[in-house]
Amino acid sequence: MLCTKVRNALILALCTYFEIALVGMSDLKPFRDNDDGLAVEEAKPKLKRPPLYKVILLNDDFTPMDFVIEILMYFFSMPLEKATRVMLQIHTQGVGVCGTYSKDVAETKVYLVNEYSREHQHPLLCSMEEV
Ligand code: TYC
Repeated sequence: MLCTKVRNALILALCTYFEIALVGMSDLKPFRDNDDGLAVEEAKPKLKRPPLYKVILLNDDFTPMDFVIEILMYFFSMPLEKATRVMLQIHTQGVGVCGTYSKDVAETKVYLVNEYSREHQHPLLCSMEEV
């Protein structure tokens, strides 16, 4: 139908003309409607949650247990009982999770814990893994 074609030509011309104003709707994609005219359909939003990272501590034979507990309390806000449990879990199983954070926060914690351990001449290793 002519009316639909004229209308669609008008929509396209307006979209082209106002390209900048329509940036937020740039996902509109064309499809054919029933009367063979061109129409637009809104695409599904392509939003994904940002990835999370586990900050982990590795066991070693030299770092004192008290120092690991101190790290878990100070950098990961654990109460004494939980910090003790997590430290013993790392001691027996080789690795343990201190917490889960966004990438920036995880990177900062890894950096601060490793710096602090080095300053105190302990070989304790802190690292991160995507969840
Ligand atoms: N294995 C250490 C010891 O026996 C204690 C320790 C626990 C070290 C956890 C590191 O991430 C660690 N002193």
